Amino acid sequence: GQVFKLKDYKPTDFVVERIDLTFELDPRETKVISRVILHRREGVAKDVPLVFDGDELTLDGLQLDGSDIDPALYDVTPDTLVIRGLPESAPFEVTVSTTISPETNTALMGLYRTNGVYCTQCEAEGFRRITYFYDRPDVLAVYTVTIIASKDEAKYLLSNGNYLGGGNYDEGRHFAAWFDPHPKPSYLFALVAGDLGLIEDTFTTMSGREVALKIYVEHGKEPRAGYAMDALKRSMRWDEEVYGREYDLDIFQIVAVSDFNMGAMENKGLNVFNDKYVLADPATATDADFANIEAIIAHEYFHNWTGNRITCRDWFQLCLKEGLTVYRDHAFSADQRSAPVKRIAEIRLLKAHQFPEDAGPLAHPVRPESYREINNFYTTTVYEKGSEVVRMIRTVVGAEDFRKGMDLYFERHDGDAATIEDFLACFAEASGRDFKQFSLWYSQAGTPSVTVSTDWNEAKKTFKVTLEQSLAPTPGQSRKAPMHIPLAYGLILPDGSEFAGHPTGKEAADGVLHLTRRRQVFTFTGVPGRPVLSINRGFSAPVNIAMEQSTADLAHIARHDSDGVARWQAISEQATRHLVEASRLARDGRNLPSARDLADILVATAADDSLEPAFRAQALTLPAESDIAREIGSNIDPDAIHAAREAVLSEIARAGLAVFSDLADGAPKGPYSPGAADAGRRALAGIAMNYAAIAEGSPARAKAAFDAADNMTTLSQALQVMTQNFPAAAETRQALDTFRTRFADDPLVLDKWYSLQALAPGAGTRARVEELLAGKDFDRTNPNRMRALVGAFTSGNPTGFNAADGGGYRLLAREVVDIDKRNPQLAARLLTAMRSWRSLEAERQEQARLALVSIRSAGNLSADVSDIVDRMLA
Ligand code: B3K
Ligand code: ZN
Repeated sequence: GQVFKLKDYKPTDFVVERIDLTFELDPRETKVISRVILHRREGVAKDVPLVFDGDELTLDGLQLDGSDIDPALYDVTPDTLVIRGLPESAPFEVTVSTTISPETNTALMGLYRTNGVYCTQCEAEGFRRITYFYDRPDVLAVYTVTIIASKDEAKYLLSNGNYLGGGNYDEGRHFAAWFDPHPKPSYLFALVAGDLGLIEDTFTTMSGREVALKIYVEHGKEPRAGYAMDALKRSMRWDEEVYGREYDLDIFQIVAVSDFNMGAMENKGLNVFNDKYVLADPATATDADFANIEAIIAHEYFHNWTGNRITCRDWFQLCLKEGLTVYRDHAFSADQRSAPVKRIAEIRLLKAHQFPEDAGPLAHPVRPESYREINNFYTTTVYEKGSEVVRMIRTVVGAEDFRKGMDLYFERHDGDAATIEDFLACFAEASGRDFKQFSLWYSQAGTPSVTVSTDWNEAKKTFKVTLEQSLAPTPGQSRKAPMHIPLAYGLILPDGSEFAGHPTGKEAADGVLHLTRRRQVFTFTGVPGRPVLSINRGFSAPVNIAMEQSTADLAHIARHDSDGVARWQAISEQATRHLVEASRLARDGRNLPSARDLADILVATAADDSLEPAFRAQALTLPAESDIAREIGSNIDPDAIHAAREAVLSEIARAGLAVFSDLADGAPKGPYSPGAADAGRRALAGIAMNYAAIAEGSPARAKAAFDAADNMTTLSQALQVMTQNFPAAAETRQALDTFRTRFADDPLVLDKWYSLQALAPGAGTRARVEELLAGKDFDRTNPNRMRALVGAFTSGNPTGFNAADGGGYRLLAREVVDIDKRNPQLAARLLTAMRSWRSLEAERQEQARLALVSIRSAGNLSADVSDIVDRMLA
């Protein structure tokens, strides 16, 4: 396939002024007429043709200023339209007619049908599946859209912008027209048409304008859309209060659909959502579902400024909108909930997903420099590491200059298709700092390591901190330059108080050690007693820290650090160390060390009522098997890790049974509220129930909780305790049957039923997954369902998926090749579950390799899957 390179960027030869689209909707024969007004860019020679993108299109007609174009003057294929002989300087109108088939569009890109609803997904390159156009983010145009459809089939006809008008058409059809005054790239175009349920509200902006808010869902699901509406209004207010950003149309609409390749899409004024991230009520959604809905509603809304008003010049700049918008939605959730608990969850996620990506064959910079298939770059590196980089900018310049830089960015680039250089220049200007070295965070892939050593001189009362950074080679990048790594820190004195002094040297007074060279020494003088260094507090930089720190020192941090996140980091470091050690011993068939010290800390934390319940729940959640694997790094034996972790869990459980048993009953009584405080209490009760059940060696407690549960959070916690620890017990089978019967008509809830079974540890789970896949009512075309079963099994079940006989890999390979025929994006995404295959022990590695090779040798692979498989095997 073709390779696209950042350095080849070139503006288009023609400038689009506006575009008028007319859709005559029909399941198999939708007629699209696109009228585009353009002019030749200044300086472009008159023999240069117009080249539009297409994808699987057929052209019905082509006109220039209303007259058919002579076939000798154009060339057309399913993926390009080239027109010669266009006017030299005057604007002209090109009319392009195409016919498309939404019903048979299984890739879920472009215009497709989901449950009878017409809907579009254009990012990144879906618009070219609708009509021939400049389908690239730097072509901004004003859109007018007219939709014609049968009234029976499509009650609502929606597109971007403000409603212009509508009415009856012919033969039982009606029409509606929309005008979006804000110039936008084609990837933000959207159309939805269908018979849907609706909830409505209004929002009054900071300048007093009233905005109509509408959320469309499947009929009957309206009562489940209320939380999303509430989250939307809070997001709109927050962006005004925190960034001074006001909404800019008369209407904001969200449509929830059940077949969607990702979470949601920020189309201007008309967001389309996976219904998983809209629909929630206490009986069907967990606390985590509510929190995800809040975060994603906010994320897509915040894109209105960071993404839509200011978009990306090209797809290499994807992190410009995504990293920044993730950063903004994180800050929003932190404000709505508990900031330290939110940060802990972010750190966990980053380490669980981004760090492995950065350490394997799919590693790429936050701003990639080349790609074969852009859909494969909507990654945790671009999104989550991209957000961490923005967070570091704030750490480096401080809160005040950060806001100044953002204001400047909004002011200077409103209406632009911008670059990372544009973005950084705003902070450089606001703060007077140079961002040249910092910008390496955008271009160098891989997770930096920082080795920390300390030296306490009792006689001189000096404390020396030596930092040394390194960055391993990643695909295409063998040598790396030192980066600017901002490490927040504190020195905790023997009495638990914090040393107030700063190291000698210039940039040292902000509580941050700025590591900019390969090796740097920071010296503190006048330190009254031997301090304990708390470094990378709050995870100020996304790096691996290597430091010899005693268990006693870690315990000192866990007890006294003024920063809650740092206290959790110290606890989690202790747990990780122990689990890594135990896994190594288990691998060698040796006896495991006692986990008594770790158990004491965790049980004491569990019982400490001065700590918020959500924090205690986080502390009690041991690093996952995949976290332990990542820490070990190579020659991974998932069974040894599982055995070691189970042994540690059970030692902790036995040590704390009394405490856990008590806490397991601590979920709030009375009516359910999705708020952070109650959710935290339920999280603590849930993890305590898990420990108590392990200590008791019986599913009875969980089964009782399952039978008594009056909300989905508790119900699914109880079921999870059973499926994880007692998969074969009669109680577990009974509970699974009850769950299935009760939610038979609710696909989103049934997804949980599939996932919980797929996650049950052990080599035996694969057979169950096969059985579920073969079920006659199993819908392979629904991405949520495939992710719930195949995605959960392959990316969330280390012992099941990595069974030594390679059966898990073969299952994935077979499914990927099959799904790829319909939905390449979904296939490629599922395949990334194998991205860490090279860190497995030799036998499994060979099985994994064979599975990857079998995919590669299957015929007719999409660009999406072949790009992933080629990089994984490279
Ligand atoms: N911008 C979309 C993602 C589109 C993915 C295209 N393959 C959702 C988001 O990040 O907000
Ligand atoms: Zn986004």
